Amino acid sequence: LRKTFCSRKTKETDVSVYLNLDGNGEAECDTGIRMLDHMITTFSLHSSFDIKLRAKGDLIHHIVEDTAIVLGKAIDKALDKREGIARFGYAIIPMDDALSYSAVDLVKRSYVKLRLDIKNNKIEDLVSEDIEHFISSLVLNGNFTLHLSVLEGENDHHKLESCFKALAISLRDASRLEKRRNKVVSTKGVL
Ligand SMILES: [Mn+2]
Repeated sequence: LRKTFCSRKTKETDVSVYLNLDGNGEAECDTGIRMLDHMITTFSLHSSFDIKLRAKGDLIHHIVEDTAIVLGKAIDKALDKREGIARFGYAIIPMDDALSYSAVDLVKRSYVKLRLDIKNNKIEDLVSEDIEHFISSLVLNGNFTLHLSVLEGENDHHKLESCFKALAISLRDASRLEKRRNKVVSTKGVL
């Protein structure tokens, strides 16, 4: 597929996502939460995924969670059978004082290990506990394995932004099509 549209409407939220894995990093993102828009736009730019995302809802926590669910489902759907992809990707990305690493395996098993090391309760208008929830929901619905850690840093905004950049680069690399491969990269023959 590589390109997909996913939407989800509940009594709490209304979210729609257009995703193109082979894009140019163009983003149009409106969740009403500025720090989340900033992170998704950064993610789009550095992954080169085109993302058009719209979310509205009653409570901030619901919007953050449901945005992650729909974006995760869009990634899973766009990857389709996951044939011919590189499968693994990793990155260590600095942003001023902050340094983060991300390692991704696009095996169809969701596992997430996070060490974000956020000190404050909020980063701009995003509640810190919702950030971990966002990334966990993204991985669970995207159905992949992620290890994401902040290694260094003082400033929470920088820490989170370096995490999203590292996640973007590792997902870009893991999802890219490998010309030499036309089937699933697993000794089991299935992911
Ligand atoms: Mn920033």
